[in-house]
Amino acid sequence: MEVKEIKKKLKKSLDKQRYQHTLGVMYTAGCLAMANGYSIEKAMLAGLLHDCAKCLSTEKKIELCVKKNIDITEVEISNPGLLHAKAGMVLAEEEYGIKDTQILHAIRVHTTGEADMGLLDKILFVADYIEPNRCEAPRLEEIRKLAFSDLDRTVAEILYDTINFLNTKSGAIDPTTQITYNYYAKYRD
Ligand code: DGI
Ligand code: FE
Ligand code: FE
Ligand code: FE
Repeated sequence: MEVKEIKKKLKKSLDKQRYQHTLGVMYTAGCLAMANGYSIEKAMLAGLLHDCAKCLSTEKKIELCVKKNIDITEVEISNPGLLHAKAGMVLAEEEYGIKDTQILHAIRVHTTGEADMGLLDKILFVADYIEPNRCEAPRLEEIRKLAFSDLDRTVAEILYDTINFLNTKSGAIDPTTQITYNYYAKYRD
């Protein structure tokens, strides 16, 4: 599927704000690819599609995961919003014709991250958090600047703030999010 066609389809499946966010992540991922010697085209495509399942019903997200035998964890059942990452991977492949395994994997882990991520995984994880339309996170200015000099440390700082945020919200922390933080914590001072 051509990028133009993907955009048209996404615009219909997402609400206006989510589509704007998606374009922000696409361009930001492209910039981070430039700064890290990764394929700009692939990073932009991952950014464009990363939230493609965000606006689906919980039932539909579960259905997509079940179809591909993807494990659904307890935390995902109690916080079904988390499922848009795994379901997004399935949808990107089936509905948008993405075959590139690095892109599909980056979409799969974009919300919780995972230990020892690949370069595209980290680019997408960071771009999602710092794209220009985001405004709610603390330390955004600092983290945006850091993103272009130390990607691993940026991943660590984002997870640190996310876990703090979830603790104040009494939101259940996905074990994967904690495992990801534990792995990347070494990159903080
Ligand atoms: O889909 P986006 O909003 O663009 O971004 P995202 O896929 O990174 O999801 C961010 C949301 O997910 C944010 O509200 C925090 C939440 N989140 C991230 N890690 C966890 C989590 N929620 C729970 N319950 N547990 C987690 O470990
Ligand atoms: Fe997301
Ligand atoms: Fe994120
Ligand atoms: Fe996102």
